[in-house]
Amino acid sequence: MGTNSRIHPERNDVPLLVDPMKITELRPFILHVPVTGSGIADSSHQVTDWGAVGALIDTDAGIRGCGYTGTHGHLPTDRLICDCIEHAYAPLLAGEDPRNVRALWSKLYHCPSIRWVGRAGITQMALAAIDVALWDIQAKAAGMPLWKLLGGGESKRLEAYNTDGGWLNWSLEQLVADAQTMVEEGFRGIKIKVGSPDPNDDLRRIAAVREAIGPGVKLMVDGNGRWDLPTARNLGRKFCDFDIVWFEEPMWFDDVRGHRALARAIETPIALGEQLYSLDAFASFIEAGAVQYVQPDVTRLGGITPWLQVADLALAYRLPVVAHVADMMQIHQHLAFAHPASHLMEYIPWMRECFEEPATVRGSYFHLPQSPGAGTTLRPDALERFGVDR
Ligand code: 0YR
Ligand code: MG
Repeated sequence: MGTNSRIHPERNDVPLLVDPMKITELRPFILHVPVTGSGIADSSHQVTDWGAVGALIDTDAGIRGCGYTGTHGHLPTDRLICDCIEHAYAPLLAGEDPRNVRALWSKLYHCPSIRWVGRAGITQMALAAIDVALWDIQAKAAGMPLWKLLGGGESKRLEAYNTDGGWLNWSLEQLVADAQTMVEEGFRGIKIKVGSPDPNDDLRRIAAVREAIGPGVKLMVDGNGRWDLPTARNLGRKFCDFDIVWFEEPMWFDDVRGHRALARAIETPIALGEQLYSLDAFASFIEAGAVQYVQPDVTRLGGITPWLQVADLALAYRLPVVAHVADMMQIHQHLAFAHPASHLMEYIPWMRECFEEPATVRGSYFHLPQSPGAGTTLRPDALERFGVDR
């Protein structure tokens, strides 16, 4: 045991090999940050402000962690997430060592009275915020950016594709102009929304964008869960004409059988995952052959801890992992830089002004973050500028 003879305070048979660290305080917060233009729409959602509902966790070592989940800036439900963080989870963290992050994830997730009302939705999004803050502390305590703590390397290239120009409420002219601008800026991949009331409008929009960007740029389409199987099948069969890389969320988010049937009926690969809350849900889709591009999101899945499990599962099936970025790229860039199944990631820049080191794309590739932590450290004025009363 070397020179270290100190003993864990609660277990007299466990020696302390590392200096202890304790959580001393947890403070929830809500940020609402304006999105592009006067608001964006996909086939299922309209958003004017992106919400980040999270927690600042302080320790007796003077390290502060920050984590958050992503919302549509809907204050009543943001407040519920906040309450869950503050009143359900925070008491379970008091005095704990934040670096025991996987053990703490299990403690919080498996707390029977929370699990009874949870496993998805608000409790899972609140858990995500806490888990991310704990990983942030872990990486700051190690003095490393999270990607490095996770064992990533400096030479990895992480490509960006841009979603923030393909909204369903953009006119055809705006859509085409934005697609051209994004390509001029250096992006080699863009995604546009589909799910218009008349699917023929979607085909016209896809054709116009493909024409504008030329054959060399990746083009993805995202239905945000709008269609039924017959509609998705009819439309999906035509995507081959436009060299569509993937068809994202064509149908109801939880419909494994529908997506399996679609995957067998069309050539364009299926992407999904941004609405799934659990490792088990991903396992069901993957095992069924109902997904080809796996899109886990820390902010819905319950944090970094389960995200890594999903990414490992996808790797075992040799499926690419393309993180959905409701964290606005800050956390996911670290995970994508570190994980061997991940080479491409979504770009949505709405919250860049909130962070000390905002995720940055140069040409078509993400810049490797340098600061210790999970990329979540807020600028000193972020709460003042974007904070909302809880
Ligand atoms: C509204 N990305 C998405 C908008 C986006 C949504 O939530 O941000 O379209 O999350 O589907 O792939
Ligand atoms: Mg999507």
